[in-house]
Amino acid sequence: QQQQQQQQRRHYEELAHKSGFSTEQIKNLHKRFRQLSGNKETISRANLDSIPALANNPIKKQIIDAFFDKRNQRQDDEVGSLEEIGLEQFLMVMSHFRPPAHKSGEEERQAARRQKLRFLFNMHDTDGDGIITLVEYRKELLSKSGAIGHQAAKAIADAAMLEVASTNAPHMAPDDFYEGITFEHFQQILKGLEMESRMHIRFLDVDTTTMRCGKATS
Ligand SMILES: [Ca+2]
Repeated sequence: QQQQQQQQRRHYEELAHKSGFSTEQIKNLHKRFRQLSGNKETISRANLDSIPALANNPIKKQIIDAFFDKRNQRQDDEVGSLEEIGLEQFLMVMSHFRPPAHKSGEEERQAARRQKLRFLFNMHDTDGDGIITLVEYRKELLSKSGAIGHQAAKAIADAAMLEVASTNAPHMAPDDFYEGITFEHFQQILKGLEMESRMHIRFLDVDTTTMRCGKATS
């Protein structure tokens, strides 16, 4: 048993190195992983689909997709979707929300922020071509339009996109075609938002500021 524990510890240390989490955080996240997977080696879409906390989330589909999105594995920018994810892949996705270390410098903070924005951007850029188009944005609004109705959702999407277009591409000639939001635009749009403290994801009952599961105890 001692040998097993040692093996576990080494495994956690390796994962800590890859993901940037502490071994303590990994222990917590591994616990959550086991809950989500039903004590299996991998998590499937069906596992996440049945999380009660996600049931009424308007962007449930996008959240689940993000977990299986290859772009969020940090290895390359390969576009595509995984069928299932193991613990390491789960950690890599969660690491986008890792709180910056207390002593991290400005450069590190900027990099962390960029990473989170990229994650959000990818959630909207569903085909992975680097641009959030009106069509993608419409589709997203339509998928959660239930109460407001499709026509209204479509109108909202168009109006929002137009506003983005006018504030981000003010020097366009009238005949220029507005393709959509690039990552650079996206960063501009969200410039004022303080991500570090606000961007929590509570959908897995994991408080991302501490990476602890369940209700905050502090
Ligand atoms: Ca796109």
